[in-house]
Amino acid sequence: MTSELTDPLQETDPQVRAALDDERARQESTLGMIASENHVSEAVLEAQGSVLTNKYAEGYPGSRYYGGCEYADEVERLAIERATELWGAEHVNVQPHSGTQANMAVYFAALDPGDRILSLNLTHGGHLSHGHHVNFSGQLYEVEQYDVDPDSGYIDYEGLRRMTEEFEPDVIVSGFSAYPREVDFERVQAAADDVGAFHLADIAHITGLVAAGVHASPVGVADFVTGSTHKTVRAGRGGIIMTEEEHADAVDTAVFPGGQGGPLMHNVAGKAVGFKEALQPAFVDYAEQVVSNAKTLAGVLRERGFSLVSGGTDTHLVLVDLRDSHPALTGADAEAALDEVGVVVNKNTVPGETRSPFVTSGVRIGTPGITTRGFGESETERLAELVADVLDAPDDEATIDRVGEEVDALCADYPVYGGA
Ligand code: DSN
Repeated sequence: MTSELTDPLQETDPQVRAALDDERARQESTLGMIASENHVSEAVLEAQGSVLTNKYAEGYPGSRYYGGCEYADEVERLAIERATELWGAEHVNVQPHSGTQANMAVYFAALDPGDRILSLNLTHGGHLSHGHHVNFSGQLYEVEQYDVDPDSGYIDYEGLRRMTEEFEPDVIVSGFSAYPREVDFERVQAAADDVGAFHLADIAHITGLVAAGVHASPVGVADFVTGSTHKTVRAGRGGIIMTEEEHADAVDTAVFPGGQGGPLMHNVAGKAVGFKEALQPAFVDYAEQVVSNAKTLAGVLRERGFSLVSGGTDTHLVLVDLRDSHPALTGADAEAALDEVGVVVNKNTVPGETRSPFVTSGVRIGTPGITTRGFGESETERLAELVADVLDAPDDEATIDRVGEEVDALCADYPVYGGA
């Protein structure tokens, strides 16, 4: 064995060690409120940083193209069993490298190039992999998009149904990356049934809320359910597909060999560990708190005069539309001002957006990360007031300094891992 194999990172590559230490310190010393992010447990980190990163395991448990897969099999079987229990699906594939790869596999399983996808407009809360022209999904397939109702901010289910009848899609995609309200999967399914289309429910953002029963589940309703595993469900990084037995072979073949090579087995291990955590009763309390904190955040922002898309939230995120209350403040400005005080969010397009995606008129703010840190309603209420203070006076140094100090104190009182 060469010494390079066992020497600590600090000795072999101090530059990367320093960047990792700095990132850990950044996560400890700021409040991560990007709605798609969370903090996984040290146990999940340990599994992801394990020797399974060395292993190739093309194929599925019990049927691999390489030798030495007995422990890879064990880990993947555990991930599948736990996911099956968590979401109640008939068939689960835990190999997609990401939520987008999961969507790709479903398209490959259900569609031919040139087939039709009906999905929510990206600027109304959809996702690139739902048919945007810069993504493979918009290049391989014919795409039409439905909108949220411009007045209510809720999905326009009637419009969706009308478009379904006119466009006759092969698949309707429900599930979004910036939609704050509960999705009525049954209604989307009814539209799909009208024209014999498949229904793909992409629950990337709400996997944890669905697992905990605080958001309606599309499992058993939609033909295909995809998700990310590192967002609200707080497991190892990657994607997941759930489907009925009749689509199991098509989905598995579409993942491997259709769209991917060797699964990232260290990430599959992280998924298995996180799914076990999510099966514990405490996870339901966590998911309920995520939603309750998001509602608290929404309530304070509303009282402070901000417009929220749909007026509030049923989930883990709020989408602030700055155009009414702060017309001169762009989403990019808001993101930068909040970054200065240690609150990390992302600028986001809003329905009817006229600015570029690099500028935007909105900010998306999520509560999964702060809830993992232990924030309840009172801490979230205080934080929401601080966010409003900054957005009201983004150029006022005294405000920035004061809020920055309060955010520092909140971070110290609610560490992520501690000891950074
Ligand atoms: N990047 C994720 C999000 O922020 O919603 C989705 O891919």
